[in-house]
Amino acid sequence: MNGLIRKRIIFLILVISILIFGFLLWNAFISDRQTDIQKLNDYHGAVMDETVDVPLVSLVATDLKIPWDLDFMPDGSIIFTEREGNLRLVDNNGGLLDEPLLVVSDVEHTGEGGLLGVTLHPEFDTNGYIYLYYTYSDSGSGLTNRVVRYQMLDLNIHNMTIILDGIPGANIHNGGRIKFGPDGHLYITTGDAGIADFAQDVDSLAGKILRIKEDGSVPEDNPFSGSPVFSLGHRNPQGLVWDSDKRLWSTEHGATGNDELNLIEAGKNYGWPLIEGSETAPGLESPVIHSDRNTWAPSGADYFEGSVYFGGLRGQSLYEARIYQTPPDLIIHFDGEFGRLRGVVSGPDGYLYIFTSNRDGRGVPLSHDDQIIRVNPQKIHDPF
Ligand SMILES: [Ca+2]
Repeated sequence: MNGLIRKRIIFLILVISILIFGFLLWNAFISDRQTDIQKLNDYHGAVMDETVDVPLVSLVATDLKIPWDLDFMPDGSIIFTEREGNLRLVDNNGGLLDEPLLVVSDVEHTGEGGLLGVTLHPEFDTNGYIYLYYTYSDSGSGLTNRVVRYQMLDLNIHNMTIILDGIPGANIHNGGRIKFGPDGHLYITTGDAGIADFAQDVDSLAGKILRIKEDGSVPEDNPFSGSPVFSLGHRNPQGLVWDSDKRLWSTEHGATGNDELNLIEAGKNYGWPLIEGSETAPGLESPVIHSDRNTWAPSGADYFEGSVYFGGLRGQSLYEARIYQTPPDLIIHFDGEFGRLRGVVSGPDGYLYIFTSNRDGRGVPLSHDDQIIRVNPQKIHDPF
């Protein structure tokens, strides 16, 4: 009898051990790219704690749907767009709010279009102005893009004002990045809306970088009198950034490869569709660097310590162009690690914030995509 019980106990211990061992083994092998990142449960928004050893990457928000652009509120909260029409907030102490701050009801989320750029007015603190760029369906001209301004009071958003309307839209090439420049004016990237000749037509708002005043009127010193056009000959620019010398850079999607990083100057023509990549022609500007036969599919860009960083969609990388070198070096970070990257924003806390676009129909979303990820730039060049 004792012998039988002992055998049963040994058998039971054996079974339990096998189960535990199996579970541990299963856990070790089942790991996706999420598990390498320490979840940032206590995101306190734009406050760098020097006493903590901050990992290379930390999750800020997960389970998002196609975040397209983000900006920082004065208190360190992150305000961001989701392409289908949501304006959402990562609160500086409570994390991601479940409900959007605003659902832009007439957003037409079609192809590459939808709710795209967001930026706060430089004096948001006093006026509460938030600018958005989005695609909608105009009863006369079909898919169209426009820039609107809302006013935010506490977490309530109201008082919609149209700032610039009638930017040609399409299933593809809607541009969509908006940022205030060091001169206090609003810069806007627009795509060619699939019609390449628009980019060379100075009377069309398509295929351009535009520059307007905060209220939508045209600055007196714009290169084409009375026109918001600042530069022309663009195919589908989606990144805007000023370096420490206040020079304007823009990323742009090429047709087949030939993705570009351009140094933008007033009134200049960046060549699409007349020249691409390394081609040159009188009166046309060639890019500072281009991807040649590779594809970056570059989108949102920002500047940090001598480099222009930009997210790559098809390239699935964070690219770093060291613009003060001649020619600029291009360094590739996180190659394939997070999937498609829509952009990067240099936060007021000294970190870089990147965001994925794996649910846009062209990626392979994993659980918890899409994400906003905080990158510690002090560790980005470490060998690991
Ligand atoms: Ca070009």
